[in-house]
Amino acid sequence: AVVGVVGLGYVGLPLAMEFAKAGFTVIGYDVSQRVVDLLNRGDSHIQDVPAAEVKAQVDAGRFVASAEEARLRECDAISIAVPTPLSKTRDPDMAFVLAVADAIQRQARPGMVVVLESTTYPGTTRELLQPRLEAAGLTVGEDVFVAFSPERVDPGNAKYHTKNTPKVLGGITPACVEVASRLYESCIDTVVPVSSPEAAELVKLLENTFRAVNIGLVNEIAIVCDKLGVDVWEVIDAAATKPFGFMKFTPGPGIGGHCIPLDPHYLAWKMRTLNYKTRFIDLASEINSSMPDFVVEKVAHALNDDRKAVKGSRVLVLGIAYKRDIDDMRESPALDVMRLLEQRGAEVAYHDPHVPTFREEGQTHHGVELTAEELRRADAVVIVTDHKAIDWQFVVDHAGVVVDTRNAVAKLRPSRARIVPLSTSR
Ligand code: SAJ
Repeated sequence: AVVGVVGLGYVGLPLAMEFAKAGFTVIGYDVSQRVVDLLNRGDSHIQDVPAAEVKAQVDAGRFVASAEEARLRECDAISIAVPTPLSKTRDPDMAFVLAVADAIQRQARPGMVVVLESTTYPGTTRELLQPRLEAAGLTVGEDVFVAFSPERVDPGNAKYHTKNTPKVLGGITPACVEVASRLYESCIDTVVPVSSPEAAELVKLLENTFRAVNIGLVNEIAIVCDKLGVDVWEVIDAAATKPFGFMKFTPGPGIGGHCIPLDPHYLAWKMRTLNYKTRFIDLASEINSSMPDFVVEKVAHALNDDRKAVKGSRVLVLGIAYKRDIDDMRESPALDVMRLLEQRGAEVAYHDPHVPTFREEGQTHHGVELTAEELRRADAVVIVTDHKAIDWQFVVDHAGVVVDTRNAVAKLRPSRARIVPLSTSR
């Protein structure tokens, strides 16, 4: 049988490899000719997929990439893993999904299984895919089978991969669940069927909203501790000794990444169209989005304690990726911290061993080397992302004042630098 995977990114490519390893002939469809050519050469652009794995499947004739939509007509099944970004107004931008849905309407034929994987608002599968397949003269549940199955790919996770992470799947009809589950069971260890695509769409949003809301909670606890003069890290570490019913989250400079800051907005947006205003989601988002400002206030106070103004001071930001030990900048709160400091007139430099340069709004920014000179010339250093690759003892041995938003240096040998923690305990 032939399986089509639409969208060959950090979700689609690993999935395509799993279908190929299970013995299917896989047609990977992507609009980027560069990606298509690179994959057909047996190379890989995805960190978690070794080029050797792509080459093996290409050489075995089990995987081919194409930018030609007509190739979808050859597929018995199609999995869709295209981006669902938010627009500037934080509303779901469904352009990629709609483009694929239109292509499938043109290429669909009887017997096809279509599974949407892209994270999206509840109702998408039924509202965007089903009508297009019916417009192609197909009856969902009889001629064609339609389901939603959320991706749970965690880039860089050494333990959990596409094959060994349980896969939830909800179909438009029982027959859709049955057929789509059988397809996925051929290459994924555990498939968890649910009764509708809306249930499956909501499972994904619950998983990541759960994280966003709990991060918002501990960020508010950090603000509370700061006002009470209590060390928030001590409070959280001690709370985490509760052996049941507590789950540890850590406060920080805000949330970044391609899921956690975005997924809750799909749910908030959909509920607003049904005249229901979500509250937890909106509050957590408000608190998480306010953390960069909270951090910049701490930097301002630290400078003021040295009788300096933010304006004209040089601030060195350490770690700008959205979380530790990776190079991904998407939605990174470091971008907000640096922008806010610049708006207040600071001269901002950054150092991140994983992000030597990055482009933002058409400009290329370059990091500085982490030298004693750079640390000494900074009026304040602020730790935004606590990469293991940074020598934190070296930082506190040479910096003047360090605002530590990640509890990265609290346990180091006391040294030259004055440390300002996220919540200042008196
Ligand atoms: N963050 C905190 N405090 C925390 C946890 C995270 O401030 O306690 C911040 C991080 O610094 C980052 C953002 O939140 O800026 C998101 O961090 P994350 O650990 O949730 O990492 P992500 O964005 O890579 O989330 C992914 C998600 N995986 C999928 O969507 C399939 C998430 O569901 C996983 O739980 C998470 O990886 C993980 O555990 O690694």
